[in-house]
Amino acid sequence: MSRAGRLATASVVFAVGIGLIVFLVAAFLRSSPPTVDFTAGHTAGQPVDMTLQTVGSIGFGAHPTWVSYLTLAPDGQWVHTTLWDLPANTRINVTIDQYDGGGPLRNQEMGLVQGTVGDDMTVDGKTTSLVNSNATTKSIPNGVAHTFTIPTLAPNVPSVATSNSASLCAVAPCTFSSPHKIVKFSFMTPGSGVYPWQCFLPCGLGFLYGNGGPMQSIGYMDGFLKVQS
Ligand SMILES: [Cu+2]
Repeated sequence: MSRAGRLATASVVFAVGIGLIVFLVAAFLRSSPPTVDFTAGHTAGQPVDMTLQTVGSIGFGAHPTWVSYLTLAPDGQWVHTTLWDLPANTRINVTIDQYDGGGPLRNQEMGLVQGTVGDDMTVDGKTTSLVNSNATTKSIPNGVAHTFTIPTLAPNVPSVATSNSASLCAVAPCTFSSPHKIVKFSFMTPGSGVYPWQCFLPCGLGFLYGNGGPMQSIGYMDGFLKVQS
């Protein structure tokens, strides 16, 4: 092959390589968990029921050991996501099936239930407005596992932990055959907009101060309410 030919071939290989890298980086940046739609068929003024679960390890995918939230879609399928389309100015009745162990809160203020309808929640059917995660009781045996917090809208709900034990569910979606707590509360969506929510308990085990990994990843411990009117 002539020198010009070799140069041309090398240039083409180089250009294809650069193109491939750009494509893969763009695909990575575009990748996002799916959004579960709770607006389809919604009648104005009617509440929306939303069921979530929190698990100590998702058990599959790119990060099987990470803690995570999951969402029960209206079709009855569990979806590994933290993104929801919700109708505006609507009461959202949330149920969290909580399968993770936990411990005392680092910031006791996060034990206060705030911004929900009635400023309270129920844990296994019992109404409470404050979780003292340093006290061990029958209903709160092991502090808090995660929080559900929407900083700009004020709701904060500490999810009571199950006892730490070898029988904790390790592969999601978990079922009631595993140790669990059921946390229920309601909040009102505001007008349309995109509102971030997250867990404020540093549960990213193995990351600096527990605040990396799943705590920084949409689909695990944070997400968005995409409120639509
Ligand atoms: Cu968490």
